[in-house]
Amino acid sequence: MTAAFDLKGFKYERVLNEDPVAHSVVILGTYKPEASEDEARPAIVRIEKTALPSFSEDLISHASLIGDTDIYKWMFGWLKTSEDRPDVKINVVYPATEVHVRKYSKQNICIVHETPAMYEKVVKPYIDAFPASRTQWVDEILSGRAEAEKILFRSPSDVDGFLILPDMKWDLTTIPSLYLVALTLFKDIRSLRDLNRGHVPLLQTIRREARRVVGERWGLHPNQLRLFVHYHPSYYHFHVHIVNANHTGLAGMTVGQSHLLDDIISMLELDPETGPSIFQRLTLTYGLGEQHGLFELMNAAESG
Ligand code: M7G
Repeated sequence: MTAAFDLKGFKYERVLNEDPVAHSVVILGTYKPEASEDEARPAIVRIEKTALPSFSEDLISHASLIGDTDIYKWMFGWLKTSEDRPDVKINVVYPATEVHVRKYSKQNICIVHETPAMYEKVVKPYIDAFPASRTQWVDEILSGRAEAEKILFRSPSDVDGFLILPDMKWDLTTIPSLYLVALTLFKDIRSLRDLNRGHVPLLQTIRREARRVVGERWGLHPNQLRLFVHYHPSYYHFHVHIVNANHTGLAGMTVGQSHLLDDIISMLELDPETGPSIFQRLTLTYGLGEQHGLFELMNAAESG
């Protein structure tokens, strides 16, 4: 546990979501740092079982039989504890805002069709109204105040530059679940909708450097990587997800939300030299959770 968050100061309130497939649970509670005069504030703790390591003889400490028929047996097993084999990965958001609570809550999804007109009328003002504090973490990373020692690549240009670092979803160890993120150094591309043909060189460079970094460092071939962009993202500061191609079934990888970087580049390359880009002309269809800030607005716009 980091010095900044000691789980002993966390008070359980309720479960926001649980996923038996991902072996994860998300809990809402309050947290008050020890010896602090401050009020307890909302905190979200997400606990996820780490991936099993490759089998080794000392992996299982003991097992107990549950059932047994003919040539079939099933049993419980207990892993040996080991300092370099943590049991769970814990992500904390503290202090958590109402937007975080909604994002992490279990919710029904509805499909919406976002036309360019709906983007202009509903979505753009929604994005414009986002407080800068939502992407404070991006500024911290770009300025080198946070995660500086984790940066894997920083492109030399401040004009159309980007950096690549491990995503906080990754445990930094398990290659089958490798997850990095490329963050652009500038703020003017907020989402897929802002991309145009002029961004092709930037997107190609991100693709090339992501493949190179992962190849040199972890020995993965370019065809073992899935690079994609979310629409809608949680954070409207352009970034690309760089994930092991075999790491499937992630919550953020559903059809509609994830757009392959290769497809994005290919579509932009087909765009004419002038005029609105393909992403300004498309109707984008995606699933929206009923807790999402756009949910009511988009439903009203679709039925209006
Ligand atoms: P997104 O598509 O905006 O939202 O991606 P998502 O969280 O719904 O996928 C933002 C990406 O940035 C996610 O993959 C996050 O896990 C990652 N991320 C978010 N934060 C706050 C941090 C952070 O502080 N550090 C790092 N390294 N990654 C982060």
